[in-house]
Amino acid sequence: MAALFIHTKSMAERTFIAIKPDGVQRGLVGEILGRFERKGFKLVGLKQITPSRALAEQHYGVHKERPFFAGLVDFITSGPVVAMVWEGDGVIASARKLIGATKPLEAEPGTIRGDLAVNIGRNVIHGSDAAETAAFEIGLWFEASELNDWSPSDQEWRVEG
Ligand code: D4T
Repeated sequence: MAALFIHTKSMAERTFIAIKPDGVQRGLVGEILGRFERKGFKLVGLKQITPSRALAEQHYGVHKERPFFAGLVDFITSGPVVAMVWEGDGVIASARKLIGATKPLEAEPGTIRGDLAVNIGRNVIHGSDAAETAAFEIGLWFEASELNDWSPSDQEWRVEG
């Protein structure tokens, strides 16, 4: 029934994805963007930014008492990050599956970390882990004016039927 395929802005789920400095410097940006595009998600925000320490500390605030926090902030601020917002049905959980386990040696082959990383401190990519963190991280990294509402002509093929 055609009505099932109507896609409204209020339904759209969004997630924040960042290719970390190691992914940028290893030349993996195109490979990673391509995986999200081929899956069928819609890119609604994209920029390259070297995060300030303030931004990094807010982004990783949940880890501020952890022993790896200072190294994590040093690393994420060490060079350009490719920050993205992707949109689509179930994109938050699906992106986490595409990314794979935090520890690259435990990430399944076929996932980004499973295929492209070995070191937990250099695990190539970040993806929001829940709706609340996605909303927080999108607002932290992007101005509203940097996000684009647009509809690909094959939109109905990308919506869960
Ligand atoms: P991010 O947030 O980068 O997408 O990673 P995850 O969501 O998969 O995992 P996380 O929040 O538990 O860890 C955040 C970030 O910290 C690094 N890290 C983590 C580290 O260097 N040593 C550690 O022991 C852990 C647990 C890697 C990812």
